[in-house]
Amino acid sequence: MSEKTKNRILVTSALPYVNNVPHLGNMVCVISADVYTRFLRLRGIDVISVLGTDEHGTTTETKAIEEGITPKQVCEKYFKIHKKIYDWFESSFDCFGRTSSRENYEITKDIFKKLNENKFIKKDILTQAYCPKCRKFLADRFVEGVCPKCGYKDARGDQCENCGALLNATELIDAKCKICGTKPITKESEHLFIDLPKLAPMLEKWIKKQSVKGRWSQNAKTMTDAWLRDGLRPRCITRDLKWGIPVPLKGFEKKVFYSWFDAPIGYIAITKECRKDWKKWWFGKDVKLVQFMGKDNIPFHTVIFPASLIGTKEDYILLDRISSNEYINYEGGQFSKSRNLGVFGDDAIKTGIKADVWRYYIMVNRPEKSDTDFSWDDFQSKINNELVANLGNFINRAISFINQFYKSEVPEAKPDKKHEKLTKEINNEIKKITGLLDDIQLKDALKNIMHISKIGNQYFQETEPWKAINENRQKAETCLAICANMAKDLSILIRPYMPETSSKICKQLNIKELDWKELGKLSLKKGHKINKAEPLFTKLEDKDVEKFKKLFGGKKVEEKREENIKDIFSKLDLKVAKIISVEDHPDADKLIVMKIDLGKEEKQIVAGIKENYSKEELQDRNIVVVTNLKPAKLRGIESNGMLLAAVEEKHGKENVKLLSAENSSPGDDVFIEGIKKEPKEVVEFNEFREIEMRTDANGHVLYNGRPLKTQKEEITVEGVKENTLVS
Ligand code: B3M
Ligand code: ZN
Repeated sequence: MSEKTKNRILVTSALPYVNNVPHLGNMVCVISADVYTRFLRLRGIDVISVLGTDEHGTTTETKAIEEGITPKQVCEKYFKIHKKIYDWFESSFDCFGRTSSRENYEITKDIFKKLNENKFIKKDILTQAYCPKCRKFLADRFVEGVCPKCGYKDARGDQCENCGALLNATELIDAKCKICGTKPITKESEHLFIDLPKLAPMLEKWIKKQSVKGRWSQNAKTMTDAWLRDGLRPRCITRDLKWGIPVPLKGFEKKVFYSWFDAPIGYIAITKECRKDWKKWWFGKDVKLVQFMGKDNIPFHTVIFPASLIGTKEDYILLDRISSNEYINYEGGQFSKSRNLGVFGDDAIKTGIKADVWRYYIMVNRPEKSDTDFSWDDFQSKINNELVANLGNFINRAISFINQFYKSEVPEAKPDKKHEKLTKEINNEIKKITGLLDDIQLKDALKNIMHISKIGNQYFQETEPWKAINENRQKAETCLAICANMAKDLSILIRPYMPETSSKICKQLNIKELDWKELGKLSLKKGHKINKAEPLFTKLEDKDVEKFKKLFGGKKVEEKREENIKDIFSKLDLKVAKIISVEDHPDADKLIVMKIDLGKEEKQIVAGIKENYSKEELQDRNIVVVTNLKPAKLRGIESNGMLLAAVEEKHGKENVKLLSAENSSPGDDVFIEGIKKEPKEVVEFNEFREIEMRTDANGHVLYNGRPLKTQKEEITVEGVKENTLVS
């Protein structure tokens, strides 16, 4: 038997709910499954991967109500969005489908019928909330009311957001239907349950064996054990909803299956949707099922789905290995589409940053054992330091050197002791990486791949081919030949993670895309003609990072912004100044030149207020001045500070009003309570501009909600509307 038929692997990635746009956190699972699948393909293993959208259930119905369309329309709309995003991220699933397909209806009904025939289905009566006006049973989250535990007013029927208590909708005080506000009644309804206690002996036996054999991740073991330890109870698999797969049993025609019953069956149905040979995969004795998911999906894949399959008494394959990731947070908080926090799939596309770069970041930050955080600063530093400065740099150096000094022909390698050591080191790395990938430790594998590139850079740096080419040609040639072959190795190693980049390297090296077997070989021989070097990655500039931070928000970003501003504010030196003299600027119509008294010193400032104030009005006034702003020349005359004024638009003109401090003395400090003044020598105008001060209804000037003041009074400004910007 060839290796191909011995080792078949079926990879699935949890089917994302169709009711939203996936964000970077959701992409972890999809990209992980894709990286693993691509790796298996490169090793010549017969593998297919399955992904699709989870379309039934309350989440879709809620979205439909929100958007004023039907659940089916929700699915049509979001299915396209999901598909487009996964395609853009280069996810190469062999089968992509949906749980609302004809195939899923068929297979779900079939599995249910077999479970029923085999006596693993029970009936029981449930008391549920029912809205007499909407005439429907209300899922727990469709009921709102007062929490019986803590008294919180707007608790949801499934959980109180305030105290965290898990609730039943029927327990809420003063409950209301979330859709229409009517008080729900309780009504009994008969439901169907999968008899997990009856299936428990078979299930437990299988779990015990498989969790060891399949090297299940720690979180998967712990959670599954907890389910078994607490005792398995019959689990309701039907719902009083319209959107779902109808239950094919007399008396239950008006009900549909619970979406968690039909969603995992969707893996099978999607395979059938896409492949004629689907049975070979789902009933094949030689097939290993490897499933990727987020940690909250674990028990559905280790207990409930296997129970559904075991209960059919057919030869379905069961979960072999599980990779259950933790979560990626966004800038220290949660992703939220409604609050415009975080990078969602469609945003990532719009940034102009390549899919490969996102894939790299998500994988190198993969939340394998604990949650990780997406932050723009970290993203930037990983792109610039790892992709650009390490990997991109190494490949580029090697190729352009051969372009330049060897007419694009790989020179001959004559390895000596040093090179043997290097080759050994690299081969060890390759072995290690292969092992890690086999073990689905995708993050560590990637880090080790980047390590090879680092070794390459060091080797290049130490060998100094730019010198050796004149002093010891053979040394230079060996170095370049080895580096070209390392570039070839890297093109293979990174292909599961960054397929487009890998193709680019192959193109530059003028080789076809090679598979795993070619690793570590010196297959680029003397005389092999390569193409021109081209940069693989571009640096992410500070200004772009700033732009993205503003665009995508985030708790940390906001906090940091505020901190920065506070920081700048404390660096300002604001003082009361008395105007001692006023003169016209000799070369500008709108400017005046003033001498001001700052108590201990006098200064000259230039200001554009000639159209707003007469000389008499200005003479002897107490105004507020930034004294440590970087001096500037305005039309040839030096200005050593800037006065503060509120500026609004009025009838198409600028209405400018000076801040005043008539009861204070020249040189008095102007400050905000709570912000310690630590003036810098000079503040740049750009820094100053970050500070937003505005007037309130009483003519005070607020910064961060607090008034600008001196020891004697609050600063005032008259004759402008509330909320006018002060600058
Ligand atoms: N849709 C939950 C989720 O997206 C659910 C997974 C189904 S896998 C069959 O987290
Ligand atoms: Zn109602």
